Amino acid sequence: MNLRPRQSGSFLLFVSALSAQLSAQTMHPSGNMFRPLATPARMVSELSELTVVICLSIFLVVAGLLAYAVIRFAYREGDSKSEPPQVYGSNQVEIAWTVIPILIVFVLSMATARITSAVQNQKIPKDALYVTVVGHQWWWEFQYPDLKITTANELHIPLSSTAAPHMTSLKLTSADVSHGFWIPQLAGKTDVIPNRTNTIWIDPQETGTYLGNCSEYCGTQHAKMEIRVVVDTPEEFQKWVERQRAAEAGADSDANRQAFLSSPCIICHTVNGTSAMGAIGPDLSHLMSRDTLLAAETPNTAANLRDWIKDPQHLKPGNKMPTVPLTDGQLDQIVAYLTTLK
Ligand code: HEC
Ligand SMILES: [Cu+2]
Repeated sequence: MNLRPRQSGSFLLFVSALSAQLSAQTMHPSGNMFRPLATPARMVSELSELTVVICLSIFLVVAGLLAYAVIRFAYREGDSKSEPPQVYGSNQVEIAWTVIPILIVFVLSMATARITSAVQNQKIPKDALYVTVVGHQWWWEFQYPDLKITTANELHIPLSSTAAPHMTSLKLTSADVSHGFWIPQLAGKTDVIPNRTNTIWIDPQETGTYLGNCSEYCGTQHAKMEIRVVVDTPEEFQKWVERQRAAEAGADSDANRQAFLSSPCIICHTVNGTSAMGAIGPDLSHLMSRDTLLAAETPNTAANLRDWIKDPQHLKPGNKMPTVPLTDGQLDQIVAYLTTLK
């Protein structure tokens, strides 16, 4: 169900969203949009149920009348073959088929306007968690400005219960082309557009990992631009925050660390507290705290890390990380260093 005007768009978009949804659903049960677990997603889901019920009733009435006419007035043996009487003009019928659809459209648009404004005008409490989401070809950057944390592809947020409400407010923007942010179980699909900030909020009501996908075609690796939202209990979330804020503990005498810091990797990647301050690729400060690599493309293991760095174009062809020429020794050293970034 789309809430913003730009999203009401094309059939193609719908098909891509639907196929993303179906694949998310078959592979991971936690992508099921029919089981909303945050207020915005629940409101959108109720609205779509209402729409489906209305459309289904219209279908049943029309199809029922049609079936009745076809059967009841079918030609039978002995019927006259001449044309039946033709009836022209009936004010009652004209008025009925004008007014009823107008009423239906009115109800649907009012219900949509109500839900749209309820979601968009929600007051964000002062203690909400603010996260800036930046879409990149083909990964997600998550910045927590108040906590001074930057991470990628896996968004950690706290659980929100009635006893302890914790709202998360997301500012969405893009570093390059238009992307779409959609976590079916948490909130409606929202465009991620360069030079513009869209906002959504979520109040997830169950812990767990929620899956989403970039929902607007953004180039060759669009399909491999998954989002993982990890909803932690407030205590776990606090622990995660502390871990993310911990400084890099490497020593200058560490050869593996030197191998990384003297490589071209640092042009594009940041490791907080070191001379690596690149901002083109994902922040690697706490790389090992992520379960997956490359927007959920592959599990985060040392072997997969090595494979990726050795030949990034093999795993995600066309992506923005070049193959950096490294000897096997350098590669091992860099992987060894990266695996210390807890
Ligand atoms: C020209 C910029 C650039 C250079 C140089 C570069 N990278 Fe990357 N790197 C990227 C981009 C962009 C991505 C995201 C790819 C994607 O998912 O589409 C990435 C992704 C990664 C990831 C996965 C991060 C995650 O959170 O999943 C790792 C690890 C990584 N790079 C390590 C390295 C290492 C080690 C080097 C040096 C040998 C290096 N990169 C050199 C741009 C670069
Ligand atoms: Cu995208």
